[in-house]
Amino acid sequence: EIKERTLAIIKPDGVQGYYTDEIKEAILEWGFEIVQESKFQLDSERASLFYAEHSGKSFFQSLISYMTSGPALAMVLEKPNAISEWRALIGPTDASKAKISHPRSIRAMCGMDLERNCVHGSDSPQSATREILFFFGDVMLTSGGLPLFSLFKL
Ligand code: YYY
Ligand code: MG
Repeated sequence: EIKERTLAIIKPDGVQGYYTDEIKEAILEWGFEIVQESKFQLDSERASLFYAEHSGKSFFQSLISYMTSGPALAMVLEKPNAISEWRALIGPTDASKAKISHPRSIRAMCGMDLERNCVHGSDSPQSATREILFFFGDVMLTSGGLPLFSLFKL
């Protein structure tokens, strides 16, 4: 089976609420490998770039304040179907609804509401590529340690 990689983020409320270990346990229990991880704090400029698809929406400024409110942890996760499996494990965007519909999901267990939902997951192969590049560069896009885009430059 072909392994896939996705980008996960434990958002500032997850890190501040001491959910990091619990979330990592769930990640490993579900058979993901944590290929790479990095703790960072986004500034408004980089947070706005990361969430560029939502710029102009009513919740954008609030989302950027939240994402820049403290340190967060980005991880590259790997397993077959990693992108959809990680989205399934984190549950629906609105953590308050997830508590009812998906009580065992990470957003249900660690999140608060629609905005403060504790974790991020790439929603498609295209986003996973963009988001892994955003935090880690092209070396992390594939297994085997070959930089994907450098291959085309040879
Ligand atoms: O991919 P996912 O995180 O589940 O949701 P998106 O629709 O991409 O929105 C990104 C982010 O924005 C979401 O995790 C919380 C926040 N947000 C919000 O605060 N209010 C909304 N109505 C929609 C999204
Ligand atoms: Mg999204």
